[in-house]
Amino acid sequence: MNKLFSMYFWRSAIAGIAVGAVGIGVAELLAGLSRDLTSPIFAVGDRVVDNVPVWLKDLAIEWFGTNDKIALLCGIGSILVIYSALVGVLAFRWKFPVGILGVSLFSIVGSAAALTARSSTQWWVVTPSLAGGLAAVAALWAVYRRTNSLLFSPSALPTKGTENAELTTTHEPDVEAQDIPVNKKGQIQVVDRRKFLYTVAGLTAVSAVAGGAGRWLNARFSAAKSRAEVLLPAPRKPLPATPSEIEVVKETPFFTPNSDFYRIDTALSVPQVPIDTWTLHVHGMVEKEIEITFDDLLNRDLVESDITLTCVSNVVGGELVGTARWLGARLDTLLQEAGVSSEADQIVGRSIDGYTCGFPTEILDGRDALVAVGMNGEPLPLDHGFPARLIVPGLYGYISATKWLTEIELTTFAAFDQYWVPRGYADRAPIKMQSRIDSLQGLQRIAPGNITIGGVAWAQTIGIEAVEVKIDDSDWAETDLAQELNSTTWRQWTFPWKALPGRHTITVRAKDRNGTIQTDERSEPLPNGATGLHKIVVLVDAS
Ligand SMILES: Nc1nc2c(c(=O)[nH]1)N[C@H]1C(S)=C(S)[C@@H](COP(=O)(O)O)O[C@H]1N2
Ligand SMILES: [Mo]
Repeated sequence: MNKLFSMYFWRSAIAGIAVGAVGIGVAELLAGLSRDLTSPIFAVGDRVVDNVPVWLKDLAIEWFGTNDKIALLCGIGSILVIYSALVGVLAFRWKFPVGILGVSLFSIVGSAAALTARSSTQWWVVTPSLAGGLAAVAALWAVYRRTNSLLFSPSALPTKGTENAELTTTHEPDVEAQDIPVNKKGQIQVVDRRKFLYTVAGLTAVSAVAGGAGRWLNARFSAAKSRAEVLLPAPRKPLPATPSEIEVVKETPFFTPNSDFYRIDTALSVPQVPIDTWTLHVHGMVEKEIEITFDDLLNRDLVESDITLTCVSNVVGGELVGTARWLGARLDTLLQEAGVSSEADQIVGRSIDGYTCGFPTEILDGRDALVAVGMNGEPLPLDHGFPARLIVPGLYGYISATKWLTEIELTTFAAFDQYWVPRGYADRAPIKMQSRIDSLQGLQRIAPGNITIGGVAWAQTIGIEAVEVKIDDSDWAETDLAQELNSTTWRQWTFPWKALPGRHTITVRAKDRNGTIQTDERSEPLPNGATGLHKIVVLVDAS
């Protein structure tokens, strides 16, 4: 075992990493050949996303926020580097066939991940992983041949005197006096350092060229150009100009700019859906199936609606909430045309990547549920579901807001579980009333004196009637409410406060138009949304 760690340990590890890079690069190249192929890194990543326990997902969102995907990809990358190094060491320091086994395992895992993708798949989705595996085996073999296998194999190393050599490898003399490797015929073999470096450099170049070409090929599937060419029609009845009085908290724009709008989804790589490849298929428990193109959709009467979207993973005081002016076709009229069976009780929205959400047919009570194509005056950003998505006022995003929408299926709750239901989330999930303090951060130091505290509160489809603030243990005090835009958006509030030196706790709660007061009972996002009051401590300096 010691020999594994003797002088060629690092070289073997580096060679292993170069071999792994070739595999990934070639897989990437193959993935660039078709829209339907994904690289093993993304295929494996997608399976991780689908199978992580919910607590870990919530932890990732808490730690990395909406960078959770980058964190996952970095994690997979690091594991691959370590795995490749290990394969290199085992192949070159122990038994070469073990290396082939290691590469095959990589290939099998990648293939299995591709075959079990959420959206239906063909057998040939395994080609990137297979080609990558074959390329990696070839690379492994090339290293073995070029840098002289016998030098790597411990069986060729003299057994005497290697202990000392192991400790003196920092300068890496190519031949240690006590560690002269010989081949089977007893001839002295020397691995030329230069040859080793050339081999590694060669493999790295192959990997970079293949990977770069793959990325380049893949870029032609981008939907960015298609999006840039979309001209959204004006709504039939444009909304009146919004009164400026709805916005009174300078920290929080009433309409969240698209670039700041939170993004939450299970898509590790953003689905690319150019409009000429897009159709919407309405089917299931309907009298008449409907299939429409993007042009058909734009030719429908489009309506505008201001709606605050909220994520079920949003914790009390959290940022996974945003308001936009959506433009889209009404879902109720579309479904009327299809003729929904009276037995159907669930409307399922299916994304091109296989994600599904589902919500009760009974929520189509006249509210502005939309097949949306526009967000704040632009076509939907790619991240937010271009070219079309669902938006339903009053429902958490996970059960309602399918992005990259391609199918609407009428079914029953008994017959179908949407994506998050087997993962422990509720199948019905109206948004819970919440209120948030935005003008101050927890543990912020502020100067004493008169300040204005402000924030937002939401109770979509019911509307906010009042927001109250409590300073330390005083009584609840009414805040000044900004003008209400409509009952499906949040409402801003402000509260004048004379901050006296010391440590103060500020708590906020809302009351909806039904007279219900926001509960102070704390509950986690799982299974149907967090409750509890946003409470922060601020430190007011001595005067
Ligand atoms: N295709 C797809 N649509 C999806 C999701 C997803 O993972 N995949 N996530 C949903 C969730 S959990 C939320 S909260 C909203 C978020 O929409 P946004 O990213 O545009 O803010 O999208 C919903 N639509
Ligand atoms: Mo969500």
